[in-house]
Amino acid sequence: MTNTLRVAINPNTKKSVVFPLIISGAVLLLMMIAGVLMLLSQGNLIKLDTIMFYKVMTLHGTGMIGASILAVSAIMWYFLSQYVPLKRSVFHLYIILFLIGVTMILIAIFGYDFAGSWTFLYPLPAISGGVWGKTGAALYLGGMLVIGTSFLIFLLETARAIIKKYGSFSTTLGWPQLLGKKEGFGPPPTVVAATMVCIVDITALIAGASILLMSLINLYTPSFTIDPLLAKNLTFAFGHVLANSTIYMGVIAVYELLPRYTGRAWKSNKIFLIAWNLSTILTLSAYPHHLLMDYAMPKWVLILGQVLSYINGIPVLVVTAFGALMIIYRSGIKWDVASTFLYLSIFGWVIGVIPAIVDATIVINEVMHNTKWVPGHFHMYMGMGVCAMILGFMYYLTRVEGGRTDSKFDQFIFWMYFLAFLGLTYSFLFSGKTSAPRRWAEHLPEWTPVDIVAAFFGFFAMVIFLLFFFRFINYSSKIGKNISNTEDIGTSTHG
Ligand code: HEM
Ligand SMILES: [Cu+2]
Repeated sequence: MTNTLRVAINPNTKKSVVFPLIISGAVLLLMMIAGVLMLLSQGNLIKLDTIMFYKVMTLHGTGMIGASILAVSAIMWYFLSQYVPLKRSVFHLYIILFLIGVTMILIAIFGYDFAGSWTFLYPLPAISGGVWGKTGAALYLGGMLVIGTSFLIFLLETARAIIKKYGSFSTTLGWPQLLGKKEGFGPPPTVVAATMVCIVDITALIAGASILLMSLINLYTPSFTIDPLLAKNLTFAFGHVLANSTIYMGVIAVYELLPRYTGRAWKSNKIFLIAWNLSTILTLSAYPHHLLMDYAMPKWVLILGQVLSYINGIPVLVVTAFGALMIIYRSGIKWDVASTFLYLSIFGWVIGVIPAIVDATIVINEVMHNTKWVPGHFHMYMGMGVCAMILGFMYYLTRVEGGRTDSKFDQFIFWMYFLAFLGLTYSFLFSGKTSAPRRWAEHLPEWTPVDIVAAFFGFFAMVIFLLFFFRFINYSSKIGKNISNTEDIGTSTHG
């Protein structure tokens, strides 16, 4: 049975994703603890002093987004290796540089008190009101730059390999099929998704690198200033796109694994290709929803931002949700914990998009944007969408490559994970509804009961994640070692 579930790639490639998955699992766990600490402090059950609260918030935001990117990029690497020859040495370089960046950020936060949030919005890094100095800000911005560069190297290798094999991105986005020049299906869904991710993330990283560099110069030469509105645009062209793209990497696990479980292929038909082409443009152009409160922005940009945000995630979401239903319908699939996680990640994605669309509406945004409604939506999308895909993939790896068998305990973990995240995210949305602002270290007495409920669910999520992580660690050392299966002798890897 597990033979049909296996992916035919070089065992060393299989092994190479284990370390980054362990790192991201450990970071997710630690950041969950940080999240619970913030909630306990907002709920007045413990007291983090204000500076500590913002340090923890900066750590949590940066760590969660960073850990998610690391894990989903490993997913993309793993499955893309079937279709194009990728250099393993580049993957290792990416991980090493990534970890150097992480170390710089940790030193910035804990050694030099940097607490300017993961969005490092100009000119905050330079004017901290005496909380942190230049060194702290420079280490943080520099650390982000190193992480960004590492991810850029990863993407450039991906892009190189795709273009070398298929000729161009227009081919891998299925333009020949869409323009009627070629019959049949487009390239494998994984290749289409990886192309989209390369396009949007390389663009985002260029925007990010330019604002990071300008902020660094401004730090040491205050006479060099940046138009704050331009700075904010660049920052969100970076932050929004990068965070958003995690789901487009994670979903590759769904495209690759549900067909293996059902014995049916997931093909890139025309509708699939149109959806991914649309999402490429929309993901890049929806970020102005972060600037709806900036009255200095040209009105037409904001209106465009609203409209494009509505449709931003929808094309790919619809083809994925519909595709998943089709592939499962009457397939006689034998569910295991991994496939259930992957299947329900689509549900997490769907329900996370709804409050996002509400928030991207200008009239609602004016009231809601700085409330906990916003963390409510992205914790749904990240926790039950992206992270569920990551957990699904990790469960898959330990089952099919690591010899784990599903136990009642794993099923328990699955249900409790979703329950905990539903509780946590609904508490956030409820806080938003009662006008509790986001990013406030101190909460008014009327907001604290919901903070305590959220802290309970957050703690619960953390314990469940810890149990899951133990299961992964226990079986992880076997991944890539079992080469008895001839399918395993991959043809698609160098280096
Ligand atoms: C046990 C699970 C978690 C808990 C308890 C938790 C808790 C929190 C809290 C309390 C905040 C600050 C809310 C405020 O503005 O007042 C926050 C912000 C944030 N969280 Fe989480 N979180 C969890 C999981 C996650 C996950 C899985 C991700 C992403 C993969 C994530 C990403 C973020 C980000 C990006 C922020 C924004 C930080 C900022 O405003 O600068 N969190 N979280
Ligand atoms: Cu956004």
